[in-house]
Amino acid sequence: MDPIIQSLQENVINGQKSEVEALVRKALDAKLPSEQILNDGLIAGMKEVGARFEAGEFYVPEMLIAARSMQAGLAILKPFLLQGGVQSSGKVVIGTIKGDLHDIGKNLVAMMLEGAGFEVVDLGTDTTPEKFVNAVKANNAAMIGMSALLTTTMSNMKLVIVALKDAGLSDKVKVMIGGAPVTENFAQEIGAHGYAPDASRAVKLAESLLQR
Ligand code: B1M
Repeated sequence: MDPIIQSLQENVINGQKSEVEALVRKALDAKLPSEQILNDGLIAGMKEVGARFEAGEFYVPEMLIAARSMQAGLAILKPFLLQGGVQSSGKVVIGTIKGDLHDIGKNLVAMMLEGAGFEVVDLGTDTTPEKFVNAVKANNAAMIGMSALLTTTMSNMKLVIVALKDAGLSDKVKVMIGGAPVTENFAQEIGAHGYAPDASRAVKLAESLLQR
């Protein structure tokens, strides 16, 4: 593995924010592809953080500082991940589901959608079904994107789909879901139109669901 990427991974794991920022800049200067910096550096580092949390080696504070360092790295990488200059492909309302405060993956999906030309309305985290429905109405959105990282609250996605139906919006709005515990089967089970395992496939899915 490239030594810059290796070091980036280690510094995300240890939550070294300024080192992560410096290493992302260094990787960009070395002309490493932005996708490699993202996937093999930042995301791989966060995966290891999750594994250590699960193993009882890391606690919430370590996860939090790792997340902050990842967000800082992402902010530098953002302009390089975006293609820019593309026409609007449609409006997407995106948010993390009610009860869930994780936002790194959701932010990444939002960023990549913007890069592909979608107009994104980001509702943040802990988003209630009412908030999703109101935002769809207010923005005349063509799609909802929901993110869930917790098995305990992922079922709240279904409540949003029910709320859309109750508001008479089911035929007008496509629903895309994702997040670590979410699967294709779960998407089918709750009546979502599609599931994407990562941010780049979320863009492809959005394009195909909205036929852009
Ligand atoms: Co939390 N956390 N966390 N956490 N956290 C997980 C999710 C966990 C799996 C860790 C573990 O046990 N291994 C576990 C959940 C277990 C479960 O539900 N079965 C967990 C837990 C338990 C908790 C708390 C309950 C801990 C506690 O308080 N005791 C608590 C919950 C708080 C709450 O939400 N109510 C909590 C808190 C936190 C922090 C605040 C400390 C922090 C979040 C900071 C933030 O987001 N601003 C945090 C972190 C950082 C994690 C891990 C380590 C990393 C998540 C992440 O950012 N990954 C995570 C472990 C893991 O996921 N392996 C963990 C990087 C990100 C790029 O990936 O979000 O998967 P991801 O997004 C991907 C894809 O999933 C997909 O594309 C993205 C890019 O490729 N995707 C979509 C995501 N959304 C999509 C939407 C789409 C399409 C694709 O369409 C719309």
